[in-house]
Amino acid sequence: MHRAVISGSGLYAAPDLISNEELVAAYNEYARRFNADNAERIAGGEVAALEPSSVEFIEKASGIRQRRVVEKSGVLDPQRMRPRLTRRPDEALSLQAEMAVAAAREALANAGRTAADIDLVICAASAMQRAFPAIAIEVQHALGIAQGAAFDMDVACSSATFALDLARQNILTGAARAVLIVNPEVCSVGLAWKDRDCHFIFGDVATALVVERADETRADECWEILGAKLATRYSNNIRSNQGFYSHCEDRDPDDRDQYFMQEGRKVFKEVCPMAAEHIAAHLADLGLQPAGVRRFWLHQANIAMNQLIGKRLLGREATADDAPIILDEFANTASAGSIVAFHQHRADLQRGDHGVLCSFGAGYSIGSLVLRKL
Ligand code: CO8
Repeated sequence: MHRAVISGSGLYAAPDLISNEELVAAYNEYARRFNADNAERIAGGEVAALEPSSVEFIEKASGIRQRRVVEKSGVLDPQRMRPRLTRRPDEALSLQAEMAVAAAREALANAGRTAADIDLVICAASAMQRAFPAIAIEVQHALGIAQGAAFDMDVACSSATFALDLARQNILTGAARAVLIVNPEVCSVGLAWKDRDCHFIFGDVATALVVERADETRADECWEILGAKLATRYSNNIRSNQGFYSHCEDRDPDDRDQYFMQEGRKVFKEVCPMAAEHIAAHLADLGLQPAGVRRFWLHQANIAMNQLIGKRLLGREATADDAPIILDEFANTASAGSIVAFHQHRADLQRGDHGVLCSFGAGYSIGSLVLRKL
């Protein structure tokens, strides 16, 4: 059996930035027009008037201050309220692959590796741009990785952590020597920007990781994966019904259930205890205590969720040093969130320090990895 390490990471942030102020102004203009256009139906009780959104609510309820997106003018256009994307020819690199390749180049450089070293590529994200060919194969091709295999996988917010476990297992068994994981999360295309309950939640980024054999790594800094623990429990509280079937069911693309939907309160109440118990049990399996963990790179959906999970684990308020928050800057970036936290907040740890990377979200799905800096 080999030992598996994370030897490099990369981050690509989508180019356009939307502040809460800009987002709320666009939504409120959309709501004002909707109410004016539907004044009679609203007066007759046929449809409900739209209430305005507010910056104060968003920051208090979520901790999000801004988000990066692939295209903002369409999102902020009250007539449109979704990104404005140009269709690319089939011969051109697709948007999701382009983002993944940018993050991958940084991760490879970080690990001191090139395309010639990678023998497995996993594209793990909460939604793929198309059904086939796999985005991972396009990324493999674009990077000039001439050997091995590539495939896509999707476990919503836990896509990246589940992929990390898969990479780890391929390294442990000797099935692969060096695995590239990419997480191009283009959440802005699946978000219901016309729904004030969730219009502020998501942003777009891509992350990448290199996982390889500990005894072959060339990186100055690497992280041994001591163990992984995955769990799923079926829930409809976070759902999107968009897919091939929509067309055959003669669905209107504007139907609300074709976009991200959630029962936010229920998710909060159900997922926080599950995640805290999951991490504590995982640490116990490895003979470790939460208090002995130097850093928690938690999923980034909501600041209060992370505070509650931190408190349950540590028995005190978790500081930004215990469990860094990146969603103020990037918003919820689905499975990439905990990887962004890891990418940006690990350099200060010492050799021998332990860290926990953990995702939680739709499915429900929870994935944790216990790491030790070598
Ligand atoms: N502005 C002002 N007021 C608002 C707004 C707004 N924008 N939105 C809601 N309100 C109002 C509500 O109407 C409500 O009013 P009232 O009390 O009169 O009914 C009041 O504010 C409180 O609303 P909520 O109860 O909804 O507020 P919460 O405090 O629960 O906060 C949150 C809402 C922030 C959504 C919170 O519940 C939350 O973060 N929950 C956890 C969500 C979560 O973790 N979800 C995971 C989703 S991500 C995932 O798993 C991956 C999906 C894959 C990606 C897909 C890409 C699109």
